[in-house]
Amino acid sequence: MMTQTFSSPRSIHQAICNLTRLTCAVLLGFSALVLGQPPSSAQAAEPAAKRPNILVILVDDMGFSDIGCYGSEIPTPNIDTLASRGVRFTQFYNTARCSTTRASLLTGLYPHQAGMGYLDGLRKPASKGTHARLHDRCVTLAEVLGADGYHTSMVGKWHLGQQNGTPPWERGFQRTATTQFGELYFPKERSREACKWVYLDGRKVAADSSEVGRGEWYSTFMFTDWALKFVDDARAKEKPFFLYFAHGAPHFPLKAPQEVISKYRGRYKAGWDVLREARHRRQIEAGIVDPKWPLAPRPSDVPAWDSLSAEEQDRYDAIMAVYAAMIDCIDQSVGRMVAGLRERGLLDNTLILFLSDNGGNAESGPRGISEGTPPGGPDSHVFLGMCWATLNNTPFRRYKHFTNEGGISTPLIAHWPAGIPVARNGKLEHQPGHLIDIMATACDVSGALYPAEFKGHRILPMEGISLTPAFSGNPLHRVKPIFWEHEGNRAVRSGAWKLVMKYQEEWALYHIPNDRTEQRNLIGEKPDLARLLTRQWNDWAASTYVDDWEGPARNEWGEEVRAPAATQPVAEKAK
Ligand SMILES: [Ca+2]
Repeated sequence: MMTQTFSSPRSIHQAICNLTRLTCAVLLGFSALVLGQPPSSAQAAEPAAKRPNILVILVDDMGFSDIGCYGSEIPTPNIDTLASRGVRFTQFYNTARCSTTRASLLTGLYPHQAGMGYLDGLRKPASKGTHARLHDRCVTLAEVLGADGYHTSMVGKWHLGQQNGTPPWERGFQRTATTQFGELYFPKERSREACKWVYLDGRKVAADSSEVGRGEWYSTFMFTDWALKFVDDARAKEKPFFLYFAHGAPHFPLKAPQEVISKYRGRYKAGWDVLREARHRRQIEAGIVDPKWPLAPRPSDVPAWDSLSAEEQDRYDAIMAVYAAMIDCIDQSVGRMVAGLRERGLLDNTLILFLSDNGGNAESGPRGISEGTPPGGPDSHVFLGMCWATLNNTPFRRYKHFTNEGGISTPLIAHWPAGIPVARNGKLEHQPGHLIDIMATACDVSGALYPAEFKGHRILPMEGISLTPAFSGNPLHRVKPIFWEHEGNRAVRSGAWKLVMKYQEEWALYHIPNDRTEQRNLIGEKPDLARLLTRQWNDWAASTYVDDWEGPARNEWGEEVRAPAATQPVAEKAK
């Protein structure tokens, strides 16, 4: 386990960064530093503008290939511009699910360590790591950066145990405009009770109140307004900011403004087979995907597009048009954030990270769901389904929930003109990374110290490493494998190798540089390596509060396989 001793590579790297910062400050004439004030005072004396702002943009249930700069046909010019002026990571990983990813991203720990071994609707008595709330043994990015003088704010979906005592405004966020668990798109949602409210600095306000937004707003844009307000709040206080923008989109139920949906209606009659091959081709041309990796075959549950009737094709086209519109709106939001930061003179020294919380979502099965009219309107109930989710995750196997590459792979774009060399603009970074690295990166670039204790509680050492060497094209200092556990689905990635298991199935071993689409299981050829990785996974699970999963199992598209009722845990409906 990584510790905050001087022997860890990350600590050495942070120490070097702190030293560099100190040297720069001295050269700029901060005589107080020369007189030997401790580093914390020195950092406080440094002009706030010297420390970068940090904007994390997290989208929900978006697949690896759904934005233009990762191969999509959906136009995302604003996100693509971030990529062309920043660095794209091609092997960045999340945890395959909503709450677990949010816990890991915000704490620098694995989900069970942070208390969020499952969604925030499942609390297991006597559990090690499934507490349905953020545990006292972790700190959030907002707590760490706030203690270092940052303005901290959040907009969008929380999903980290608000109902169990850990809302964002009690975990370090100074300003908040949030929902308990997303699924809010229009002012008058008619679905679940919790989707009818927005929390403004912790105050519960009806979503259709004029305090939240005017008129028939769409939440992607409404939260963009709030995000820019919080940027202005940080400016007024003359502080650098940490802003966590957690989009609810494109999570089900799929909804978007009709005028945006209409742009895409009819475009998807090309079908998933043709579009998937086109995405794959663009990914190879861009260098994101190695031509050695075969495109994962279309699953047997997904029909060939050409086998469908015209009526069926029209229905599927309407579903995908809503999803594409949601991505389009996210891109518009990114454009507004970038323009807003540029107008305020803040763009150059803001580290923007853009990523998704899990792979494309196949829940609801091959047919998806399309109920209510118009599809994507406030009264509709639309799920993308397995066929289009297979397109989302091009070229990989499987979906949200699972630890195959389709479930855990996300784009990660890092944009920071003041911190990423111009020579790296538009470049791809192939070194693996994981959500656990974002805390270490934030500490590295800000100089904030990750605490050993917080509010009287001992804090687990962070698990990740800083990604800043990769921003400049240098090797990452990772000394441990990367691990996963979700619903009994397991994986470990160690260098070139990945050992992976679907719950209740057998381990499989893949050589990722040759076969990232996980088509050739080498476990029979490498039994010793498989044993080593299995032992490492077991040791990791035992030391990071991983609970044994007791079911239910999920079918190929991620829906629960119903067992006899007595053996089922009381889990919240899948989100
Ligand atoms: Ca999600």
